[in-house]
Amino acid sequence: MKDKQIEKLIIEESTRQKKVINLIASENYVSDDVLKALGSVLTNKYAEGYPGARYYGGNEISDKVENLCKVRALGLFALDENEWAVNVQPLSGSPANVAVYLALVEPGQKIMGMHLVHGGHLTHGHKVSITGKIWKQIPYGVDKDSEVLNYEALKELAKTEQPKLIVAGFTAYPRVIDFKKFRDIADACGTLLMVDMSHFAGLVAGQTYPSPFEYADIVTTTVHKTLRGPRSAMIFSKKDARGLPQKIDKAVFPGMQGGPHLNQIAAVAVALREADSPAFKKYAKQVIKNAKVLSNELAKLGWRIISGGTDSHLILMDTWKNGIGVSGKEASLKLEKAGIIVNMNTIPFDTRSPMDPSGIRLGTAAETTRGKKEGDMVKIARKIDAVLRARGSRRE
Ligand code: DSN
Repeated sequence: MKDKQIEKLIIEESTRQKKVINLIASENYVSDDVLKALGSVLTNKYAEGYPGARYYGGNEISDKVENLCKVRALGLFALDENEWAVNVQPLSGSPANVAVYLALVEPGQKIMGMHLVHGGHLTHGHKVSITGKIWKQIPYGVDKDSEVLNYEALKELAKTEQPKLIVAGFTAYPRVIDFKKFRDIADACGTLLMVDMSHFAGLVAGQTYPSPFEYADIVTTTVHKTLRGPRSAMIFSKKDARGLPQKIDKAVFPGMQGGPHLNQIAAVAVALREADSPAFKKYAKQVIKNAKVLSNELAKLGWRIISGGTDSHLILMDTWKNGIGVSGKEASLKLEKAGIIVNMNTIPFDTRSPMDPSGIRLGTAAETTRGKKEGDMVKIARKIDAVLRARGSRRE
């Protein structure tokens, strides 16, 4: 590069990424082909609109790129193009979720989503997000004892509150979600069911986590977590008399965004092709095996794992344990000094602040991409334990 300052920073970040153990549950390492597509001349092109209906000339190739991406997106999740549509223009997960609400929920109407502290996402209606300012969140959480979803309680809440849309899918819920039960809850109050599968999309693609498509009306997902693509998002919606895809397309453009990032869409297409392979299925299986081993080892070493374990790529660990351990922030800083990158996270019913909560969230997708197996997870668990128990670390 001619710009040596930026080149140096990119090299430094590349070195950092290589030398740490990356347990951020929402990160991954993309292929060189994904990086090539991202860094391609497609970034030069304006393509406001959709294939066949653009506001600028010269979009013959853009249309092919976007259409190919859509075909691959539907194909990866075994969706019939007569039954499902997909919009691949959302720049990332938050705008994708906002676009769905903008399309389908009137301002002031209710969105039932999981509370942030219990593992929900800001864009599931939290008050600090635009989604909690324009729409009214009806928050739900996990059961206090089991720390898993109580579907009966959710159904009662939905029947009482009559939300316009229910969101299932979380950023810090380690367990499998029963999408059929969510469908029953949505049907009990005649509402729309949206699944935000951002975290586990790669596991669905790899057929190691239940697919939400049989039950959801709308499925949103980022591409850069377990799915191992570039930062981007997609919105799938059912094709029927309700006209969901048309409303969602209008909400994405011109409702929320301008020209799509074609280089990003091409990179998504590359990642979707990579995910449609036996090697990716093997990776998805290994992600879960690794998470189970990491979770079990940490539990054996005395750490409290929220809900008692995991069915996915992520683990939520209580580092505070009523004040005898370390706070989530301290844990994350100490681990970072030791070369292990995690994020501090609230735990259900947390009494501490999100700025210094009671736990940390760990994920195994990134390290699995780098070839880590069960034996490595045992070593990582021991290292985490040693760092957190080191003198001056725990308040014992
Ligand atoms: N920031 C993502 C995560 O870490 O789960 C959600 O947007």
